Amino acid sequence: MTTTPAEPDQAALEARQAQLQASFDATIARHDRIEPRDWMPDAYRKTLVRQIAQHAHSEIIGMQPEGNWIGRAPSLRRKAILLAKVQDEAGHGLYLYSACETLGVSRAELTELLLAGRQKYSSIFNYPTLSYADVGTIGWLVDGAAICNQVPLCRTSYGPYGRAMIRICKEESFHQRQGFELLMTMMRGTGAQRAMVQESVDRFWWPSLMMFGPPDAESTNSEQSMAWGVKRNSNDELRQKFVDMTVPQAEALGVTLPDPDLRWNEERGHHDFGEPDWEELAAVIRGNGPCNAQRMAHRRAAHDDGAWVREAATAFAARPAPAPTSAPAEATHEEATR
Ligand code: BYC
Repeated sequence: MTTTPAEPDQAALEARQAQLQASFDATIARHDRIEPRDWMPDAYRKTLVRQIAQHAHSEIIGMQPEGNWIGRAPSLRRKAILLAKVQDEAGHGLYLYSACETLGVSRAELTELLLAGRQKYSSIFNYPTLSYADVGTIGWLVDGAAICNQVPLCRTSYGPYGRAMIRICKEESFHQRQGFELLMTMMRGTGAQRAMVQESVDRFWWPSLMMFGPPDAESTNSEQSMAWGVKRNSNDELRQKFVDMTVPQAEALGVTLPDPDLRWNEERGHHDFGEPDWEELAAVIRGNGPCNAQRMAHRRAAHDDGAWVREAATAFAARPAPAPTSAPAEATHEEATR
């Protein structure tokens, strides 16, 4: 029997592919990191781009609700704190876009996908900030939920994502404390300030629980993401951890969490809590939350306004190399101080 020349090549390719897959599987099984230079299955790369991009977009869109209060901060100290926090969120977005770029997709492409509505960002940023107490509540609850979700992501299987998360988590931890401190200050203030805090917590509690995503039974990506070590915990596990962590903090603050079913379950060693409104989460993710249109319009306008900066930076990068000059080399420190 004669063999066609293509057959041995095909067999060699398949053997090589199986070898690469086995090496990838072994790295994941050892809980080691996959690095940009390593071979990875296309679906793994696609999942990472989806999650990291969504995370990056969340940080950037997440600047809007709090940024809304920078010009109306009640004191210079509060304004300085809020400015620093919102700038940190921009930084988080940039670390994450950089992590995503190691997967072969540019920040410009990711931005286009967000603006075209083809990539998502966290549901939580589609709720309005109606009072200054919301700045504290976002720090306490939203950054608190982000910490629960993101600390395990420091051990995610993809190296650049995990390393970005380490720095982000340190900063989120400071954000959570500043939110708690702001709310504690207001709770020690007047009756009107205490009422403002309670009203804010009433609005943000359920949307904060929704940040962890749909229940495990309806989470389409969790099983595969956990098998690859991209996610280390399920949505429901992290939601439970957040509730258990937050209940004593609410007691210390003196606020009531708006859930009549919230109670300690001795047998489980966890708090029982009510069911979030999953229809509401689905509607917000589909684009029908209270502020989706406003957030996207603002992001689009900021992108358009920044066009001249991108053009100038591109022109600067493409400029011809400067001609060598005949000027003498710069004096050394010793020569200059002789
Ligand atoms: N909002 O299969 P599932 C911050 C989507 S910002 C919108 O469970 P997965 C901060 C999900 O994408 C930090 N969409 O998905 C910034 C999926 O749709 P696709 C934000 C959501 O990926 C400024 C579908 O629903 N944190 O801290 O396994 C100021 C089914 O879900 C949401 C991150 O981005 C949602 N809440 O798990 C203050 C963390 N939930 O993509 C603070 C990183 C679900 O298939 N991301 N969806 O079309 C993650 O950990 C995971 O992606 C999630 C979802 C837990 C969010």
